[in-house]
Amino acid sequence: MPEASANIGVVGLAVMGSNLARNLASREGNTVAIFNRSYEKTETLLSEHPEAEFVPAATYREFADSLQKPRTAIIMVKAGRPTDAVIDSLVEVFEPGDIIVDGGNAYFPDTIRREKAVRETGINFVGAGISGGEEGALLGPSIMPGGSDESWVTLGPILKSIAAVAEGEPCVTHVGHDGAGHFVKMVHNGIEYADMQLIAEAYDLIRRGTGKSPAEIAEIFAEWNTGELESYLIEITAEVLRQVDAETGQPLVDVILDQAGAKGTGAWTVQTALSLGVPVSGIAEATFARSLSSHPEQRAVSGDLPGPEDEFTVEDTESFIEDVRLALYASKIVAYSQGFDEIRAGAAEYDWNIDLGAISKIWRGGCIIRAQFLNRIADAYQAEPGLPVLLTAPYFTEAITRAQASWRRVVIAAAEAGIPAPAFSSSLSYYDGIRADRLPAALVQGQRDFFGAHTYKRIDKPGTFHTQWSGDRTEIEAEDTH
Ligand code: NBP
Repeated sequence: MPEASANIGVVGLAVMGSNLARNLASREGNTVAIFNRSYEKTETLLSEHPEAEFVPAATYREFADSLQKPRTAIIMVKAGRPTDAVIDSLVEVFEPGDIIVDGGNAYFPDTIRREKAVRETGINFVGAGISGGEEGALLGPSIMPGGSDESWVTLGPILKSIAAVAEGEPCVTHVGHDGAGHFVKMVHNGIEYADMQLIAEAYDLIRRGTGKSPAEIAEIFAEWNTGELESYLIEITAEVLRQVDAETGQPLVDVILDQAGAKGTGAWTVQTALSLGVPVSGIAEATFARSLSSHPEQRAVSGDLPGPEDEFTVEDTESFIEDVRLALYASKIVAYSQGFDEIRAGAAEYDWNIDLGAISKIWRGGCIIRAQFLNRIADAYQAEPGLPVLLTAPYFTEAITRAQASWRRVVIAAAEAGIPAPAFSSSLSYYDGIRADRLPAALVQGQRDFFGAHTYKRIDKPGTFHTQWSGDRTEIEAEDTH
């Protein structure tokens, strides 16, 4: 029987798991047990990284025996059935009080189900969202753990030791119970979709409006990265646009097939938002834009549909680029505001006590949406923890006041030029909707009452009403059927 020498274990040694195991091993005080279904990956990791002094295990039993109690293991396997298979195996060899962490990209309802089932054995189960890709896993990711308070006592110091650090603070917080961590990670990915789409629209408008080359636009993004848009995604956009294809000598972006893939987290964010009744239009449009791009058969037959007669040319290049920058910033504020709305609604629905300011802080480092801008979100929630709409925080209101005219000009220009800008324009529509004194929802209620007797309320007196549309059209008091 091996000596219980490890304080943490990792199951699943593909790219994410092996990098996370190396990250753990590099931190003072950690001894890391490792296990993978097929032993080859364990052997490879052992031979390539002797400095990590891993404790290898060939079976789940050996793995459990090599861990100090309470045993703590992080699962990094393919999300879905593989995760369930590993949990079942660990539950057989772990004991009450031990902690199983799923660090994969699980769908949060699965995490809620798993937590409930594992809790019945007395073992703790923690679903932890981990963002930052391969590099983050190795050097410091942003970590969003859910699970019980009891597991956080043991797990907290370990996760803090491996997380990214932003302005002196580790990018990890106990998000809330059961599926809260994976829920927040899901919304993080949804916001990532929106942010990427907005950047792509900005690039497309500048390219088609000014005729600048990808390399020239790379310089614009690099410049933007020194100001209020500073973020990892803007930084890598400049890198991608600068890249030249070795084979053809063309800008790489021009030889990449224009069909964007997705692994499902954007769709989960939108599906969840629909069921919570939260309008995350920026994330939805970004997800749909990827879907639209990935239907070549439809695009092929639609290519001859008529577009605007006039060619799109921008008269004042400098001011157009500045307009696009401001439209991007304003739309980005909307996308984040909508994402935080979804987290608030999820917390209310699932009874999670989520600190929105703390979430914005743990996204400042390690993860894909890391940005200077997240400090402003943290400030806004610190000043008013119950802030109902992030957009209304003074900093963001000021930013939108500054950006508004540009934002509208860009959306008009895109529509006139026939350039799709779904995330820019839907963000502006959301903005105009949320600030409207009166919405045409009144007419929708009238229509609903007409065909389905769905009733309506009035602005001038309490109660619920129905107009007898198929009779004499008098109004009667009705039961509330909303
Ligand atoms: P993969 O998602 O490619 O999964 C491969 C691992 O799963 C291997 O270790 C494999 O073992 C193991 N596995 C499978 Br498949 N079925 C198994 C089973 N029935 N029992 C035990 N192990 C099984 O690995 P990854 O790309 O490193 O990602 C790991 C997790 O991290 C995923 O949930 C992913 O969504 C998440 N994530 C990935 C990224 C990223 O940038 N890649 C970022 C953030 C989160 P084997 O070697 O024996 O086949």
